[in-house]
Order: sequence, then structure tokens, then C-alpha cells
Amino acid sequence: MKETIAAELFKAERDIEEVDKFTDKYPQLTTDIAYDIQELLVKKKITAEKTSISGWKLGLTSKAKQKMMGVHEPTYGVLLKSMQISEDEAISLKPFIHPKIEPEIAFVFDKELKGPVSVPEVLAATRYVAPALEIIDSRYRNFSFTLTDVIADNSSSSRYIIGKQTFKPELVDFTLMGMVFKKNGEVVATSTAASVMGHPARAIAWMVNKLTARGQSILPGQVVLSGALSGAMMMEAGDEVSVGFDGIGHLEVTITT
Ligand code: OOG
Ligand code: MG
Repeated sequence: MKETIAAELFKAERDIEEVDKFTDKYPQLTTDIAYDIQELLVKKKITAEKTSISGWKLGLTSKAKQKMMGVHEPTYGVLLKSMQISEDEAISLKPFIHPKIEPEIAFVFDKELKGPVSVPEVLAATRYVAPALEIIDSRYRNFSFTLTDVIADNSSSSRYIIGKQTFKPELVDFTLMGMVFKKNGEVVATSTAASVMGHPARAIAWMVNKLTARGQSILPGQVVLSGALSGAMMMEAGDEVSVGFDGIGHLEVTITT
């Protein structure tokens, strides 16, 4: 069953076609089984795209995202090198099913992190932070899923963009850091870093504990997106999307056909 679900999710992304969520057919899916499926799916993508793991992403770490998706627990997923887009490249909508874009903070690590870890330990292991944008694209029909479905689908991971300017974490006040998310110059959402479980490093500490339970860890050089600070937004060709943060600058991308 795990292999079948992983294969269907892999095919859905490759063929740009939605599938029905699997809990309709397999209501007994647990989060542990869902993370096993996620691992199988990521292995398939690594082989097909001749790529490797670049890091991790958290999902559903803010109330705004939990409300939007009707899922009230955080999740994590794997980021691959093939998912990274440079800030200077226009982003084509062609490879996606029903993409959305959301504001994120990227953490890049210097040291391995294994659980249990505290917020100060996460920050001490961080080489730098930078503004980021994530493109999520659920493989499920109408972007509709339960917790276990979304975990199996690698937490809707699709692409990510990280700002070139980087910042030492000790120079940043995450508890008061404001965020402004804009489309074509208009503000679509405002938030603060504290919307992510009180502190984005707390979300990362949560994930490290989960990873450790599965025999995994954050490795030196890996990137982590700590989870969207506001709801995600649909895009159209021609849109300019930007995110700005207090203290760590801003990042802007252009969407194209
Ligand atoms: C799940 C992924 C959520 C975030 O930052 O909250 C996520 C989804 O909403 O499709 O990446
Ligand atoms: Mg996200």
C-alpha cells in the first residue's frame, strides 16, 4: 500500500494531474505510515531527477496556515536541490497543478542537530537566516487533504527561493520581527515571525525531535524553511510577489507563463 501511494503521488506531480486524497480509500493511514510514504516518494524523485536532499521544510506551523487548510498540527517535508529556484529567474507556472506562494524564513545550518534541542541550541547551530518564498503545490484534488495525506505528499513541497543576502541569527530579534507580503505592490498579508509557534526556531526544534525519532537529523549545510507566516496566495503570469522582513531584508520574484 505504501509503495502504491508513493508511486501515485510521484506520477501526479510528474504528469501535472491531481489525485484523490488517500484517506478516502485508506482511512487507517497513520502519521508514521505517512512519513514512510513520504520517504519512498522522495527516493523516487531523487532517482528520477538525479538530485539530492538540500534540507527540510515545516508546514502548518502558523495559525493562519492551520485555519486555511483545516489541519491543526505541524508537519515536515524534504527539500531537494532540484526544487531551488534562483531569485533572478522568472518562475514559470508550467510545471505546477495549482501552485500557491507563501512567505518563509530560511535557516541554513553549520552543525548537525539531533533531538532533543532547545530554541537557543537551534540558533547556535544556525550559520545564517534569509528571507524566502515557497511555492507549494498539493498533488491532491482541490488542494484538499488531512494531516496524513499532506505528510505523504511531502507536505506539498514544490519549489523554494532564498534571498542572497544572509544574516547572522544573533543579530535578529525573531520575537518582534514583522513581515509584509505583497503582490504587484499591494499588501496581501502582514504577520510576525512569532506567528510560527511563538518563534521559528521552536518549530525547527519540534521538527528535530520528530526527525530524531525516525533516525534522521538536520545536517551541516542543510536549509530549513520554518513554515509560512501567513496564508498562501495563488499566482498568475505577470505577478510580482515580494516578502519583506524587519532586519533581514526582502526578496522579490516574477511569475511568468
Ligand atoms: C501544506 C504545506 C504547508 C507551510 O509553510 O505551512 C506549508 C499545505 O498547506 O499545502 O508549507
Ligand atoms: Mg511552507
